[in-house]
Amino acid sequence: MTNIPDPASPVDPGTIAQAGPLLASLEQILQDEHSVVRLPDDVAALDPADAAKVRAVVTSGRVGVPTDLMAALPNLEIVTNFGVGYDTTDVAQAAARGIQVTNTPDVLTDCVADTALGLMLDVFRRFGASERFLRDGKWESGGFPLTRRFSGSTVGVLGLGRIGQAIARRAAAFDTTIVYTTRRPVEGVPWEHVASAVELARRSDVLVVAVPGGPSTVNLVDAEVLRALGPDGFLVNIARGTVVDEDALIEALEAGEIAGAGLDVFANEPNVPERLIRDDVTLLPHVGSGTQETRQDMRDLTLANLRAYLAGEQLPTPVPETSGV
Ligand code: NAP
Ligand code: 8YV
Repeated sequence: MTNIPDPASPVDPGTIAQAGPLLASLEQILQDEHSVVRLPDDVAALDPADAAKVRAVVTSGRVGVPTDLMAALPNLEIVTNFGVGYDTTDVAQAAARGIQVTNTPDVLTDCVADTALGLMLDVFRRFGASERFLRDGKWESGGFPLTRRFSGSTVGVLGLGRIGQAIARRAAAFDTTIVYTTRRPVEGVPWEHVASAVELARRSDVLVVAVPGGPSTVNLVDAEVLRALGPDGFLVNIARGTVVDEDALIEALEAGEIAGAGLDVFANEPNVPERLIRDDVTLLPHVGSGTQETRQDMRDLTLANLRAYLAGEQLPTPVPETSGV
């Protein structure tokens, strides 16, 4: 581990570790307030004596504390995750060992929902493609092909949690019809619950994925769901790449079985399959929460969780699996 010495630290050196890169200002505060150690990317390079000192790990959804790293940290007490999604952290092991995990819900909901709306508008109206058309000097040879109307369409929301509901509220302002799927119907919302992802896709002009990643949602959007979406239907994914069977998506696009896709997330980031880089696919490099304001809010909530843990206070935003909720 790389020691970043800070003699003013209020906690013992070596007790707080960082896994993976973090927002620069978060890294700076962690250095200023604590004696932070940076864990090696390769768990095999972790010295067992160093590992035994680690009580807290600060990480991001991109890296997390996976099974092997958690197993190598025998005295770990808390994982504070920068991000609402924590599918890269082994929460089952954490729960079994009494390790707490925190995340950053709510503060990013608006920006991620804004991103979903941007992707939806782009796949229907093809603003990005038409801008490329103009920049490439093609306008003089004729107008851009007609696109599809988003207003008044049917939007299927797969996962109607914090972000899914924010997407639905925004889409409803475009006079769309909202339908959704969750394992349990959500009380108090004005939208129709449908029984399955296949049924949802069949009903939708655009299927928006907003479920968490992790083992229970791997390939939830598979070839059958894509076939149900049909040749006029679009897929938008702002959740996790693992939720969509990427090979099935490529095959559906190449066969014209769906109309197009808008993707902020991929199965193996930052690697994007060459075959997905197509004109009918809008591709974003996982920027859903990527505004200065939201990333600062995420940083502050990450720190609030860490500080609460260090002070022995109630954690602001523990994840349900490790908080007994
Ligand atoms: P949330 O409030 O926990 O909502 C998750 C929703 O998914 C709930 O409605 C849940 O309802 C539903 N769900 C879970 N498993 C399901 C399944 N198998 N089938 C159908 N519905 C299912 O989470 P959130 O705050 O909205 O965040 C959602 C996810 O967005 C995060 O976990 C993260 O992966 C992703 N995200 C991406 C970005 C980005 O930058 N692109 C940023 C933030 C978050 P039930 O439990 O009743 O099924
Ligand atoms: C972050 C995210 O970009 O919160 C999430 O789940 O996917 C994004 O907000 C990511 O967690 C940072 O690694």
